[in-house]
Amino acid sequence: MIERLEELKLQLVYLLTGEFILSLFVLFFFERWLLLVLSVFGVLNFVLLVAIIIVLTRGVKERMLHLTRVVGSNVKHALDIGRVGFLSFDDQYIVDYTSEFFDDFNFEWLGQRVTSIHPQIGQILSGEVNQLSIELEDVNYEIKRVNNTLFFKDISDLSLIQKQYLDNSVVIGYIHFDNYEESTQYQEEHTIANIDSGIRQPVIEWAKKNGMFLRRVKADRFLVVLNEKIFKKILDERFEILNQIRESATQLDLAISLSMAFAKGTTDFDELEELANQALELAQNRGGDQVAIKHVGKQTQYFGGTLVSNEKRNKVKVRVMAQSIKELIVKSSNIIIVGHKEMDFDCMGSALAMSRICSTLQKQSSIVTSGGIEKMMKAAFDLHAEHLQGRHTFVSETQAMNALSDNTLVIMLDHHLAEHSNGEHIINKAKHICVIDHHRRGKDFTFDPTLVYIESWSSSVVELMSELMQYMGIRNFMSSIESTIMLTGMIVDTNRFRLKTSSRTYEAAAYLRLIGAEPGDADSFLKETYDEFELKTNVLHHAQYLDNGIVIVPYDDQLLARPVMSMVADQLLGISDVEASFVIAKVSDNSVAISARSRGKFNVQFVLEKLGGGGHYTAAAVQKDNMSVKELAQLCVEEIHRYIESGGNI
Ligand SMILES: [Mn+2]
Repeated sequence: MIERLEELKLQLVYLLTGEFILSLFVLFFFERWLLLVLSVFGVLNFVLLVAIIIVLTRGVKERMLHLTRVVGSNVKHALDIGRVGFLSFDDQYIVDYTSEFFDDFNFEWLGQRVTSIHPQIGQILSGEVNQLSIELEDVNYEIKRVNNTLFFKDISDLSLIQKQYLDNSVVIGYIHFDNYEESTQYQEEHTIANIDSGIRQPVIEWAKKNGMFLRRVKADRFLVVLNEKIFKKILDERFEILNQIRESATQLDLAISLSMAFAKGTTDFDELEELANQALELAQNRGGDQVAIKHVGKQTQYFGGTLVSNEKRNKVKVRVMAQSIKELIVKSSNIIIVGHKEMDFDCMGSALAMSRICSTLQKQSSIVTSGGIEKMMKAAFDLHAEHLQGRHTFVSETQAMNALSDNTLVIMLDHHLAEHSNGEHIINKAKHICVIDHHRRGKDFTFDPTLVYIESWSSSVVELMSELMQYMGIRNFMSSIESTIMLTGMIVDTNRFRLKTSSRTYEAAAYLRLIGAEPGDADSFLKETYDEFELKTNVLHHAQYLDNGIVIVPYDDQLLARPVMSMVADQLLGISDVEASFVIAKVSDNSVAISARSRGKFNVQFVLEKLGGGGHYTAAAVQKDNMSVKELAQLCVEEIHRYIESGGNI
C-alpha cells in the first residue's frame, strides 16, 4: 500500500510539472488558448482526484497487505493449522488490516473501531487484562495483544472439552427423610405403604427422571451419584422435590421432610463422601427440609428451609442422648461447663442443671463465667449469690484451664462455636467436648466434638436439659431458685411462650414447675427499670414500616446494649401485621449491629447470614465494624428485598 502511494505521489509530481510547463508554453506562444487549456487541465485534475479517492477507498476496504508477502507462505500455513488470525489497528484504534484467516466469516472489520468487534476488547486495549476469551458467531477465541496487533486463536475445541469435563465432574449426595423412623415406627402396615408410595417413590422417580444413580443405604437415606450437568439442572429448578415431599407429607399428616446434601469440586471420592456427610449433618442440624451444598474451597450453600423446623414426634433421641451424656460424665475425671459470652438465663439455667447432674453423679464440675453475665441474669445471680455459690463452683477461664486434663469433659451449652464461647482456649485444648445447643448450625466445628446434641426445633437449652434430666432418672437435685432460673431462660428464649413454643416446651415448663420453679419470681427477674422503659420507648420512635410486615428501626442517638436491641425487636412482634423486625444501632464506638426477630414466616437468619451474621429462623444478629447505622440499615433493606423477591428461598 505504502509503495503504491509513493509511486502515485511521484506520478502526480510528474503530471503537475508537465501541466505547469505546458501552461507556460501556451502563455507565451498561444495566449488566446490559455483559458481553454487551463480549463481542460482543471477538469482532468478533478477527474483524477475522484479516481484516486475511489481507488484508495476500495484499497482500504479490500486488503492492504497480503499475509504471504509479509511473513512468507510457511508461516501462513502454520497460522492456518494453529487456527490463528490477526488484525492490526492504527493509533485511533481503527482496524487497518485483517488476516486471511477471517475470510471464511462475514466480518466487516476494516475501517471499524476495534472495540466494535466485541466490547470486551476494550479491556485488553486499556491493559486491564493481557488475555481475553470471547465468543463470535459460535466460535470461541482467545485474544492476545502485541503492540498494534491483536491475535485471535480459535479455542472452540478446547472450550468444548472443558465444558464436557465440567459437565461430567462427579457430584455425590445424600437424600435423607427427616423423622422417617419416628413417623413409621408405630404406624400400621397400610400407613407405611402410603408413606412409601407418597414420599419415597416420588424421590426415586425424581432421581430417575434426572438421570441420577440412586441407592438406598438406610431405611431413611439414599446415596445419589450424579454429574455437574444434572446438578445444575436440579439447582436451577431450586430442588423442587423438597416442596413436593413437604406437600405430600402434609397431606398424609406426617412430620417428614427431605434433607439433601451434595458435595462437589474434587475428584477424590473419599473426600466427596466425607463432605456430603458433613453437609447432611449441617442441613439436618439447621432443622431439615433443606439442601446443603459443599463445594471444595467455597462456603457451604443452603437452599430451602422454608418451614420452621418440625418438632420430633417421639423422644427416642432424648433417651439415647441422656444415656450417652451420663456415660461421658461418669467416664471423665472432672467436668468444665462453658457457656456463650454474656451468659443469659438459658445459658446459666442449663449450666446450673448440668452442674447439679454432675454433683449427683459424684463428679467434680465447674462453670466458667469469665465471659460476662447478661445484666438481668447478673441481677438475679447477685440476689441469690450465697445459695448458688454454695451449690456450684464458678470459675474464670484461667482457673478452669488449670483443671483441664486429658480426661476432662468440656460441655458447651447454648452455643456451638468456639469463637462465641467464654472458654475458647479451653475448647481449643480439650480432648473431650460435648455440645448441647438449640441454635441452627451455621459453620463447621473448629474442634472435634465427642458428642453433639443440637436440636434447632427446641425453644431453649433449658428445654433440652429438662428432658435430659427426666431421662437420666435423677430426682430432687434442683433447688427452687435453680429451677426458676431455668424457667426464666425458657420464658426469655420463647419471648413469653410466643416463639418456637411446642408441646414439648410446655411439658418442660410443667416439669420445671413441678420441681419447684416459681413463675412469679421468674417474672420479677425480668422486670425492667423505668430508665430502660424510657430508652426502649425512644428507640421505638425510630421504627419504620416497610412492606410485607417488615419493620426496621435504625437508631443512631446513642450506643445501645444488645439485650435492649433484642427486647425492642421482640416487642415489635407483638404488633399485629408485623412479621419481622430489625433493630439497627451502634453497640460500641466503631461497630454497629442488627438484632432481628421474626414470627416464623420470614427467615431472619437467611437475611442476616448474607450480611455475615447468624442465628436461627426467628432470631438472628450481625455485627459490623467501621460502618454507620445508616449504611448498615441500607444493606439490610437491600437483603430483605432480595429475600422477598427470590420468593423466600435464598
Ligand atoms: Mn438460648
